[in-house]
Amino acid sequence: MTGQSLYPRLEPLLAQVQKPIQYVGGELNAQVKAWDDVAVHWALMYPDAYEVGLPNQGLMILYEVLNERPDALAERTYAVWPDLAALMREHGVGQFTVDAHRAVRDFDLLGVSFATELGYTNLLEALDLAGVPLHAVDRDETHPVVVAGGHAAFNPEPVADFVDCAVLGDGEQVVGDVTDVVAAWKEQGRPGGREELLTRLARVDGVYVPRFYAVSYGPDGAIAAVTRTRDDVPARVGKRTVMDLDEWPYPKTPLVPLAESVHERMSVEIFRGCTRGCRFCQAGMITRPVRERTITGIGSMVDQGLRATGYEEVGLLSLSSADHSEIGQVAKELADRYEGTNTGLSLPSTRVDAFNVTLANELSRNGRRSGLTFAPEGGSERIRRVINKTVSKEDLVRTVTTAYANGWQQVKLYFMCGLPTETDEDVLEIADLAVEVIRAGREASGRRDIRCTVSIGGFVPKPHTPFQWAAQAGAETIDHRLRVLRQAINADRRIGRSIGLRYHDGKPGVVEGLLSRGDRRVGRVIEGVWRDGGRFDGWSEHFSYERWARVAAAELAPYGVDLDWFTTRERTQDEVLPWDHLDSGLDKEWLWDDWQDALSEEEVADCRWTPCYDCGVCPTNGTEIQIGPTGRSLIPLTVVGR
Ligand code: B12
Ligand code: SF4
Repeated sequence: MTGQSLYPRLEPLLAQVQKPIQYVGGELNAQVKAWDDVAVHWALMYPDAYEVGLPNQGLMILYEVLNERPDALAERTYAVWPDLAALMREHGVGQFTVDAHRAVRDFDLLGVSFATELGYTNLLEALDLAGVPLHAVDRDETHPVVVAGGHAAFNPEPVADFVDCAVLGDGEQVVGDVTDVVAAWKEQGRPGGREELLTRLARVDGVYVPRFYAVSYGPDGAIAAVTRTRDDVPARVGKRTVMDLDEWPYPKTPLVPLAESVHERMSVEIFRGCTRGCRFCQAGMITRPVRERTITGIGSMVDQGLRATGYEEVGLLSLSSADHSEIGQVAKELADRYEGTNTGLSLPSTRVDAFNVTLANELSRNGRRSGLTFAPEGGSERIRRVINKTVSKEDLVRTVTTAYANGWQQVKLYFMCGLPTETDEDVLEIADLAVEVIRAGREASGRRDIRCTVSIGGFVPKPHTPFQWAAQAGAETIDHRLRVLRQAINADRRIGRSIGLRYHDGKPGVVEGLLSRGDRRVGRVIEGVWRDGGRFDGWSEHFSYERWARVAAAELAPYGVDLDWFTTRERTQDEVLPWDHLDSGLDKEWLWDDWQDALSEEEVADCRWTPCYDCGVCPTNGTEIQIGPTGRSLIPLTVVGR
């Protein structure tokens, strides 16, 4: 019988593993529905550990949207750590959901959220543990349909052999469409088997079924063409866009983790999309256009979410939260509403040019002035022009100094290293900037205990961005620049003591680069790495560069390409990119022109406030920028616990 709980067999194993609580489920707001009451069963996977996966906003939304449907149920599954995986294999216990501990193998669909490419080996491990064939072509109609979603699904080619479908864009509506297709096919007695089901799915807007597209390669190793193998599937697959966020106020009842997790606060997404045009930012490019939630929509989500969870902190999330057209009013009215309670508000990292002290003061009215995060991303003004994140050094220092003068003691600055055209000098300017920030900050605040943390990571070029053609900097370059930066920061101990430096070495970025801009040939590398024991590649204690490099060399050699070919090679304008048949709405010509503008250090404005510059998204998708002001305001609530 399908849908049975594996818990009686799993429970004895939990006593023998680390952090067993992450596998038991039953969190506040978790849902368990009767298996036989519904037509369609979804297992939703975040392919990383529970502590990273549980707070993921995207999956939490889909879980709730699906469970609200009377004809469907959704349960969650996460990557299990190697200690439990070994015991599961030994005792024949399959990959399970944490909600009702049902076997993933029993579900109609396995939806996997790829926010990062580093989860690919964890998908293979989960499929293997579940007893589902790794290769989509080896599955029959008794196996779940494996559906990839999330930002990395905009280039699913490296995992094309392992997934049945990939969904592009916002998931709220498309999961309903997929459910309808599966329900109808089952109701009709599964006509035509798995092939027919996949054909029907391929006709759903935003759903890409890789097996219906053939890839050929030229003598230089580059793709010659990607062609559909049947004419009843689209030649190019477009993305889905939810236009009215107020109609989709999810999650309404956010999950509250049982075990420690990376993010222990409630989150309300205040808008989706970003048109600032930072050239490195895939999230900004593929989620266009900007769609704001209204102030009243935000207010009711905050209220309902707090009641449903008992959290005392609300993060107002988006890709660039201070850019919401009514952010000042949102912050003030929420702070008024929760004045005198323990409820605190926060924004994720703030653009330097969008920061203002009034806003920051409102946000911290009920809470501590713990820390502020800014993301200038590039060390020099020149490189900031290249990446289109223009802010002058003076403005940066002034903004951070204002924060210190207003009582903040800790400021975090995020940077990237290895950006196109970057030299050692660009990176060394980060040290100058940090020193200047501390010097000016001490003067303005009259205190010596202020601190600034510089967090720096290697840049990885991503599909559907103007930098998709760029040569990625090699690990040695990144490591060298990080070394000179560290030396420069430590040069003056009196100031260097107040500056913290956080960085990772360049090697994981190379693997991320391979997986981000890879094509179907990279699937063999992923499989080889997994077979060699590769798991949890986002975790430094599990990640092995040596393994990836070795397997990549062996698996790619027959094709005449290698790791460098995929990473440090600059692409030409006429090269067919592996994701060209997947349409994020961005016009390839526009992306190329923007890449050329980057090389000549020319900036582009934000179409939220300036006229459309024809990136292509709105006309392609029939969408438009959706911003306030709405002219509405929040009605005060009677707050419990005042
Ligand atoms: C913006 C962002 C943030 C913002 C806001 C987060 C937010 N809005 O949820 C802030 C700054 C707060 C943040 C914080 C953190 N983040 Co963050 N964040 C992101 C980023 C860039 C976008 C996430 C986003 O927009 N979410 C909004 C939701 C609604 O969209 P979504 O998840 O894409 O899901 C939608 C669709 O994609 C689709 N979809 C998604 N999955 C699926 C699956 C199927 C089957 C289907 C059909 C559709 C579908 O449907 C969803 C609804 O429309 C991602 C990178 C990325 N590429 O996704 C990293 C990312 C998720 N963050 C990451 C990390 C590490 C963190 C932090 C832990 C950092 C820290 N140390 O504090 C915290 C944890 C916060 C948390 N809630 O988990 C990592 C996760 C790494 C991992 N191992 O998985 C990522 C992948 C970045 C990276 N490459 O390192 N983050
Ligand atoms: S099409 Fe125009 S308005 Fe729409 S996101 Fe692109 S530049 Fe902005």
